Amino acid sequence: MTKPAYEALTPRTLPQRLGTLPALTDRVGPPDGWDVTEVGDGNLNLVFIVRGDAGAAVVKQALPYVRLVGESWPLPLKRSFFEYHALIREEARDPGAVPEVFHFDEDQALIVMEYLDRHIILRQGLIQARRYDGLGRMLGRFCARTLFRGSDLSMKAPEKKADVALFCGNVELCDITENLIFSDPYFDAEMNRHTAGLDAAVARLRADLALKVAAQELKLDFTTRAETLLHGDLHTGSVMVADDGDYRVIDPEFAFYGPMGFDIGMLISNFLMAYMSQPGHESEPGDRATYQDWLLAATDDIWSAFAEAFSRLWHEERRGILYQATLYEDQGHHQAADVALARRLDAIWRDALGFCGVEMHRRILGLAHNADFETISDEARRATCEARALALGTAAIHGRDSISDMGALLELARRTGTE
Ligand code: SR1
Ligand code: MG
Repeated sequence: MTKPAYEALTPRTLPQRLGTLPALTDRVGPPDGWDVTEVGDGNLNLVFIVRGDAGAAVVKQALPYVRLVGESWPLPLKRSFFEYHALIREEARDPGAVPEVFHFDEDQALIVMEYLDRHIILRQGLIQARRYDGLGRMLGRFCARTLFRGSDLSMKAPEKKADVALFCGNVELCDITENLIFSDPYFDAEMNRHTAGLDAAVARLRADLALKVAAQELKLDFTTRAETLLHGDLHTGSVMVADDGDYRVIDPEFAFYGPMGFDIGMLISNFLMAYMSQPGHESEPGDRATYQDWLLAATDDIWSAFAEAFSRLWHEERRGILYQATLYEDQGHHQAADVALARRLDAIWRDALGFCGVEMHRRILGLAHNADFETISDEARRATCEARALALGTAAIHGRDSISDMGALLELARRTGTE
C-alpha cells in the first residue's frame, strides 16, 4: 500500500487522519472525543495540542515553507527528521531533559510527543519576571552532557563520523543560521529590520571592520568545526518551564555538528538579552533590579554548571579518540589531563563569547527578533535597551581574548545595561 503524500494538518483534519495512531489513542483516548488546537507561535512549524478523555499529546508538523515569511521561502520537510534524531540523542545523553517522543512519521514530517501541561515557554516567563529555581544549572548540565557525549571525547569514531554524515543533510537550516546570524546583521540585508532610533548604533556597528571579520571567523568555525552534535537553536524560546522546577529543552530542528561553544553562547546571549530588555518593561525599579540580579545569577549558573558537569564527564567518561586517558596515565601525567581540560574549557568559553555576541546582534537587526525587546511598546525605550544590547554583543565579540570569565562578562553586562 502506498503511503499518503504529505499534507499539512488542520485541527479539523487531524482526528480523521491520526485517529487510528496508537501513539495518540493510547494516551489521548478515542478520536471522537478529541479537542485539537493549533498553538504554534514559532517561526517555522505547526504545533497542535490534542486533548481527549484519557489525556493529551502534542503533534508537531513541519510546513514546507518558513511560517514566519510564507510560501515564498520554501523549507524542506526533512528538518523534522533531524529534529526527531536530535531529540532521541538528547534524551539518551541527558535523560528527562526533553519531551518524550511517542511517534515519528517521516513522510508527514510529524512528531507526536509529550504534552507539557504545566509548562510555558521560558522567554514568556522571563518577560513576566518569573524566577525558576535551578534553571541555569539544569541548562548548563544539559549543555555539558549533550555536547560532551555527542563528541569525539565520548563517542566511538565510526559512530560519530556516521552521525556527522547524517546531520550534514540539515543544509537548509544551517543556511538560515549561516546567513541570519553571521552575515545579515553586518550589512543592509533584504530581510533585516530594526527599531527606529537605532540608525546611529547600526551605522557604527556596520562600520566596524574588525567586527565583520570576527563574525566571518565565527561563521567559519560554525561551518567547519564539527566538534559535537549541537541543538543548534538553544534560545529561551526553546526551553519550557514549570513553576514546580521541571524544565525541558525543545525544538532541536537546527541540530548540526559544530563547535561546542555555539549552544552555550546562544543560551547565555538570550539570558543577557532578557536582562538588557528588563528596563523596557513596566515594573517597580526595586523589583526590576532584584529580578535583573536573578537573571545574572542564572546566567552565571549556566556556565558554572556547564564547567562542573563537563569536568566530571572529562574525568569519568573520556572514552573517545580525543585526549585518551592512556596518554596521560602511562607516564603518570595525570595533571596534564587537567591542563588539557582547562584549555578546552577556556576555548569553549572564548567561542561562546563570540557566538553570544552575534546572536545578540541578529535578534535586534536581522529577520527574527526576540519578544524580550519586541514587547516593549514604547519605541524610544526599546531602542535604548536594544542599543545597549548591541554594544554588549560587540564587546563580547571583541573581548573573546580578554573577557576571562563569566564574572567579567556579567560585570560588562551590568555596566553596558546602564550606560
Ligand atoms: C527563518 S527562521 C528564523 C529563526 O527562527 C528559528 O527559531 C531560528 O532561531 C532561526 O534563526
Ligand atoms: Mg524553534
